[in-house]
Amino acid sequence: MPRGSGPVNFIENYIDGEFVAGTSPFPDVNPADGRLVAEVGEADRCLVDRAVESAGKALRGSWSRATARERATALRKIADAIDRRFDCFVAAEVADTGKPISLASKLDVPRAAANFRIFADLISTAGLESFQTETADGTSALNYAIRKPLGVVAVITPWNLPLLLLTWKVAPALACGNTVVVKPSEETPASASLLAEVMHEAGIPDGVYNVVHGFGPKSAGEFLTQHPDVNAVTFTGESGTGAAIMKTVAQSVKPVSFELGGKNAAVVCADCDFDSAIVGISDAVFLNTGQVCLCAERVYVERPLLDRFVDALKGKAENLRLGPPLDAATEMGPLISKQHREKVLSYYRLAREEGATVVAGGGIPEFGNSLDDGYYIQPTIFTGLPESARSVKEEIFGPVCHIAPFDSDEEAVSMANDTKYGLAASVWTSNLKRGHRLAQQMKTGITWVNCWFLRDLRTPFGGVGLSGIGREGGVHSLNFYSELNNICVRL
Ligand code: NAD
Ligand code: 6OH
Repeated sequence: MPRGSGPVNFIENYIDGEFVAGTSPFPDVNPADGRLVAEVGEADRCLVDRAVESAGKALRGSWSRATARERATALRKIADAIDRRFDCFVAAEVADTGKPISLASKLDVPRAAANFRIFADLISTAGLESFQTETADGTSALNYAIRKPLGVVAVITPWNLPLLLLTWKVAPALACGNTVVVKPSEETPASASLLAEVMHEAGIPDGVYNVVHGFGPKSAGEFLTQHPDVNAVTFTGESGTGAAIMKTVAQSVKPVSFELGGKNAAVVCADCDFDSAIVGISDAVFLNTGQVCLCAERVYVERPLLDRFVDALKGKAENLRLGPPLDAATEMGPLISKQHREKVLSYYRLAREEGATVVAGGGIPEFGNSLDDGYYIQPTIFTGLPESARSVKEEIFGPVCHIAPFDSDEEAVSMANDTKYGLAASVWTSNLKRGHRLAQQMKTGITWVNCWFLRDLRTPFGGVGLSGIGREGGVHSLNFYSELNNICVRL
């Protein structure tokens, strides 16, 4: 494999406050040019055992005695340390994912710091549930619930927004007094190890935050979920992986939180604000090369607007600036890997076989330079497919959508909801009453009206059906990452 121009780094595991090399190294590749950016030390079962043991030991140490206020202070220090290392985190995310530097600087890294700040605020201000209960003998009892940590939490995350999605789970887990063993995606290992340095700088006790690197089956991911001393598993990734993890943890009945795949719909009404809908849908389809779980791959447009909408989105797709991630003007980077590009291209082929009209893209762009060794793909729009087509039903996770017309709100709702997934939807209309009505009928965890990916970190996040189990976000995260213990006192 060709090497990058700089020295090749070695990315290590982090266990009990120490960096540990791991066993067999595997490559960390920059998807923008296929070059090696680092070698990563895979954790074998023995290292995973050590990580879980270290997290268990830390649960009995000073971390368990820290008050909520002290944990909140620690979280704010972590956020400040991320801010101080902003450029390092941006560089790590860009090299691992190939995403444009503008996106990593605007979204991934600031939001990672925000995750620690928001959960510091929430744990400092969250109240406790209490009820005064009337008893049959005319006296009463006071019930109140206290929060206790779950224990050792396994955090398993994907490659699309590596640091953002990791911190979205680590921050509330630590806020609630847990310790964690994180297993970032094998495609994007760097930022989790960099966060270990930040944890050290912020004075987080050894063993509270541990990192193991590796793959899923027969590797660190599976070893972690199989471990009897892991008390809960929080996972973001594909629905099939969620099912495999659920099977593994079923024996020991561990709490799980699953944020899984999607095949999200956007419903564009003829009365929408056309220009802002085009900008919004273009983001919803192409942001991060379509690799955001919330991206829309099905766009339903009210028939009178269809031709104008298809033309305008085609214009957006064809004018997106694909280029080197470190160029500030680049708007779209590559897909994450050669293998993922093969998968997305196989859906481009399938859509054609299923009878699609290719409105834009459909293949691989040519640059005439080293980017041709990367995993770039054209932003793509299809029309003309029946709703039953596999390419309309299955998650592709690339910069692609199918656009279909609708003639009534009932038809739009029925097509949008005709999926086994149910993560997110968006509705575009100038008629707010219609917007509320449509939004409330979506079978999803999250629905936007006249916007997309406008997320307040305090709001519930999660999906229905194949898109997941449970809700995280705000107090919902606090509820997942803690055991509520109800205490009833006769008065
Ligand atoms: P993936 O499921 O392949 O991998 C996710 C993580 O799970 C990786 O760290 C991987 O090593 C690990 N893993 C794989 N098999 C495992 C096993 N058997 N046991 C334990 N760990 C295992 O997902 P991906 O390809 O990294 O990410 C893309 C997918 O994630 C898409 O389906 C996307 O929709 C989904 N996603 C969902 C959300 C959400 O919030 N709902 C957010 C981002 C991504
Ligand atoms: C899924 O790929 C991304 C989810 C991100 C958020 O929900 C967020 O608010 O940052």
